[in-house]
Amino acid sequence: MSISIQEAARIAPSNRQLAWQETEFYGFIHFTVNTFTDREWGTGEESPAVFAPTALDASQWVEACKVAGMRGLILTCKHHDGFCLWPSQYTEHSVSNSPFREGKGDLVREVADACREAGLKFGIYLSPWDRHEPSYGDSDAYNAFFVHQLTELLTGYGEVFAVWFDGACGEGRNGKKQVYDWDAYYEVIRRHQPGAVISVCGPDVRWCGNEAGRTRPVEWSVVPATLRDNEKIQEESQQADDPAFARRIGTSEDDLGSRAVIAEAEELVWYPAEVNTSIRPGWFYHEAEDGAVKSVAELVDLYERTVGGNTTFLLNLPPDRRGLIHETDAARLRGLGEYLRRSYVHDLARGGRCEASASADARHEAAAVIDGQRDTYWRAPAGEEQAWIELELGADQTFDRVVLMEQIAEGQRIERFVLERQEGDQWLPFYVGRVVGYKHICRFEPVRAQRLRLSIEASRWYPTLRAFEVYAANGGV
Ligand code: FUL
Repeated sequence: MSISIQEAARIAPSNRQLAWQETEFYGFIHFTVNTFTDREWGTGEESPAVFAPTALDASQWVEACKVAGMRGLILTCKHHDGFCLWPSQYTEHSVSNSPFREGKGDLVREVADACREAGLKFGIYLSPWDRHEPSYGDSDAYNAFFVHQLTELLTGYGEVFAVWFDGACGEGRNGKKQVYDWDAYYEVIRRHQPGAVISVCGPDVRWCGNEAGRTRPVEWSVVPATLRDNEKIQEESQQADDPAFARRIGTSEDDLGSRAVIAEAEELVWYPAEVNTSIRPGWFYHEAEDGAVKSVAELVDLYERTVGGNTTFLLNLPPDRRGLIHETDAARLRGLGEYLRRSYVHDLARGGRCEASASADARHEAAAVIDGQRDTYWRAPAGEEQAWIELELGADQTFDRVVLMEQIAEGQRIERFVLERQEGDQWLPFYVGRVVGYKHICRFEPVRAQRLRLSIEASRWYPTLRAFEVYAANGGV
């Protein structure tokens, strides 16, 4: 039996997925022995003695994230080389045997504390693939070891908003075969951190399908349940020839949620996408890449396509050998933050008037989309798949961005829409879009108008809208 459109429209996020989605933009920190050996994937044989940052300051990392407009940070507590940034009781391969803070340091604690102090959420990356740990490949023993390490991280550092499980494994055909006990890992996370999402090799957040910052023009959060198949993700990652730039496929298809896909699916789930990419070509710091840091314009474009394309944006910032975010990277992040503060603060729709083709009831009138409140929203009557909302700005205004948000707590519904402006008694289209989801940032050449209209031409069952915001980004960067 195929799934009906009404059923697809009803699929909604969990509370932890909702809270994660609101985080929108957060940092990724890749830092380990690789930073000092100039590699992307460590061998596991590095001596902890190489881990010797000279001026490490976690609050500088957090500050760089904050000025960029980020709301959280995920730290690689252990990458594929197995070196632990905290003094794990279950291995010698950690900061405890390094020169860092004379072996008394705990970098996970320093970062978690700096995040908390600055009001940023804190998340952990713990690589399942471990090239150092001798029990890796002896499945039960390694699973027990992994659960112990996970427990240390989940219980020792306060609230965690995300646990990021990488599917990468470069063992190849003749390498060690480790069968991960994902259920045991998930159980311990749910028990200790029920608010945390489990990302990539996990049920809550979907890898977008590439590491280059590519986005889909149409990104659905309601997708076939088969996309959560970890074994497939691992199998695909085994095929990577170049470990430094491993690419996984499978989740990379363009269409993951259209009506055609739904018609074929046996089960649908709320499994929203996260885009992860690095500010530099590599995930770890390499001096040779100092000249290849993404420009402010590139970062702005990425931000608007990701956060404004119904995904979240996880941007990697690799600290250098001093243990600092390099000056160039910090300057680019500041530039991005300045752009965002300049462009998305003065909403021209606030104080305007709004009218809809129809509303479900008195609690869901059109005015809710311009009141700046996140918990109020407009809802069309059930069964009305087409609808419009008109916005009267009060005076002629020039703008080049419109931000639309659905009330995703009710599901993702909008399939096609047009933005039009009124000129005389005519409505002239200036932007055509497909899905909205959590947030859609419409970008277009400056338009001058006093009245504009959002025409929803197709939706699932009935559309909702939480925000209709109008901005002048002033030609961008
Ligand atoms: C990949 C890893 O192999 C990279 O080193 C990096 O951690 C990236 C985020 O995920 O699968």
